[in-house]
Amino acid sequence: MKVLVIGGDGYCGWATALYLSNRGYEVGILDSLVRRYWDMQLGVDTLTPILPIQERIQCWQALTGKTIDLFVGDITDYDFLIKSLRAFEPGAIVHFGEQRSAPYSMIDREHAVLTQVNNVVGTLNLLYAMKEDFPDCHLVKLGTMGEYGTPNIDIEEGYITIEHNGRKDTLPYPKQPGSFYHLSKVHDSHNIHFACRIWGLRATDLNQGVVYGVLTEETGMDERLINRLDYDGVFGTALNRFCIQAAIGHPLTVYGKGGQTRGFLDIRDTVRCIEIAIANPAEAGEFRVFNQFTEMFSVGDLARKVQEAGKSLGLKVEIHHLENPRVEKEEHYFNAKNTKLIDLGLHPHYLSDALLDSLLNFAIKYKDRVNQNEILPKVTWRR
Ligand code: NAD
Ligand code: USQ
Repeated sequence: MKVLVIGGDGYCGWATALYLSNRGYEVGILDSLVRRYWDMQLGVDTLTPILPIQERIQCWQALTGKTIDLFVGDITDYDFLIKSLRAFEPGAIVHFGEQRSAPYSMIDREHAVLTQVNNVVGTLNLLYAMKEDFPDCHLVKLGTMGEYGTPNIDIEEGYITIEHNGRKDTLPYPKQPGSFYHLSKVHDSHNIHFACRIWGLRATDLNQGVVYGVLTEETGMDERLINRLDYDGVFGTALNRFCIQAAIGHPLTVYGKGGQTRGFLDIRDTVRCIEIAIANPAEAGEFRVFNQFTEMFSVGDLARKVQEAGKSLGLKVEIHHLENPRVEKEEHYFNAKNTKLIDLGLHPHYLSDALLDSLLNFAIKYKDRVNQNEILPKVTWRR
């Protein structure tokens, strides 16, 4: 089957494109490379040195004999998008191609607008292109667990059955996201759901938790295939940041009390979940939602786990509680369901297996590339 990976030059997208290619899917990558540009504008860089996308793909082809088609352009440009889809003719589209940092979206008005225009217009263009020319194509869209926020009841997978004044219905689960970025995902979900209802498109929304780790079978085959690993205060995510902080002897930056609890998963499970979704497509007209994470941790728990793992490598790791730059609950109930992907065959990797091999050892190997000035958070929600 032909699978187009939108955002295939990014962290989740690159690992997924190679994983699918290795398993016999015909893969195309579509990416505007804008993420590399945003890094340059912010003056930040991935911990791991990544090659230009063309060289990454050439290396993959030379090593495996498998080709990957490349389309460089922006999905908010409808002409470019429709031409690329017609040239590639995908059976499934995996859509990672969005601005994905909550702090980036909270810098100021311009960054909030950029995030929502980029994400909502890109996805809307894709829905129209599918309706026009590829109505049977399966859209696998990356959403986020952050769409739900932190309600004081269990989080279901996309829908909740409610009884009200003696009547009963199954409705989209209420959303209370915590940033203009997370809100853009809610807006996408509504648009995709609507397009499935009115045009009969088929879509799976993967509400993914925070991804950690850098190693997958394919990206580990050769140094030139290495994946990006962000550690800065804008694009770096909690656990990846903590491991890199531990490697350079910087105290771990727990925001506030540290009771903020989220769903997490290994990048090796991200790529497998995408394959599972593609292999078990949604029905025509169906908007299916899977919660894509394997374990739940508070950020305080994570910091303590990194401290312990650091000890075994001789690292002395301190934990600091910084004033929280975000507006979020620091102690709360969090219990989210995640059985649908497991029922379809996901065998999770657990954090205890990944901390050293897929994180701390990489962090130590590349620690000389760390820019210490980019570790502390600079963006605040309150301004
Ligand atoms: P990333 O920034 O590493 O990659 C995103 C890629 O999309 C980049 O290469 C970028 O150039 C491209 N892109 C962005 N806007 C585009 C546009 N308009 N047209 C074409 N290409 C565009 O991000 P990531 O960490 O790989 O995240 C991928 C997706 O997964 C995002 O939608 C994100 O919201 C979601 N997600 C990520 C995580 C995580 O922990 N990284 C967790 C949950 C969900
Ligand atoms: N946090 C710290 N210290 C840090 C960094 C973060 O305590 O140094 C805390 C944050 O305050 C927050 C939690 O850790 O409570 C998660 O923050 P994060 O930056 O790791 O993740 P988040 O902003 O939620 O965004 C990331 C991805 C995003 C994805 C989301 C999944 O960047 O694309 O949608 O994870 S989820 O968190 O489930 O919504």
